[in-house]
Amino acid sequence: MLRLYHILPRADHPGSHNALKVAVLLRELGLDFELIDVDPVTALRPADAPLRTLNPNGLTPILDDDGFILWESAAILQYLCDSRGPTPLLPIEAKPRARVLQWLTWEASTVIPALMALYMARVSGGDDAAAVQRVDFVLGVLERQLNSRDWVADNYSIADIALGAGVPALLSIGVDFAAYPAVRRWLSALGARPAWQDAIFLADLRAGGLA
Ligand SMILES: N[C@@H](CCC(=O)N[C@@H](CS)C(=O)NCC(=O)O)C(=O)O
Repeated sequence: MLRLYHILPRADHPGSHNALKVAVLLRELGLDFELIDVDPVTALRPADAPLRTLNPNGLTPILDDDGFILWESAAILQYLCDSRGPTPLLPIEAKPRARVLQWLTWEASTVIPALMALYMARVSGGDDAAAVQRVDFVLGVLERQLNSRDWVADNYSIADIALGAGVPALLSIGVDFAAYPAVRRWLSALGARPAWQDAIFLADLRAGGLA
């Protein structure tokens, strides 16, 4: 049995964008899974919180595959493709696979830190000009990549799933995507897929006036 520990949207939390990636992939692969909605305040944050025995970081997603516990969304996406594949969502051949992993790694190493820097600047009410510039740079890279293609790598892949879950969070913190038509077209294409009919993704699109 596959279990996904997730934070669904609630009054004090927008929901887990990282667990969203895993939920979308599970749906794309047509896998049955049990979704466990956890309250971060009690189940994750205290040093002795129960789920810290599964993930010492106190974060979601956590995957439980018949007792095999895995955390870090990018690792979970790769594991599900490798263990349930083969699937075009993560090619086996070295070069197309590396291209998918390049964009998957870029999401975690570059997009999320830029998003978090802007979020922190906005929350603290300080000068956010440097953070805005950093986000614009990142969105510019994505825009140029999507300008001449439908998906970030050669085909629809776990790179689109990771970026498609993470990037729209920028809409929820007030970033205007008007200057990024290819990114908007790509988000609409994701939103047309049954696997993406998800409250977190749709709330982000609505916040940006894209749905
Ligand atoms: N690098 C981790 C980040 C996980 C993460 O930041 N999870 C957030 C939700 S997106 C979380 O569980 N936060 C717990 C909380 O809000 O207390 C991953 O990709 O899985």
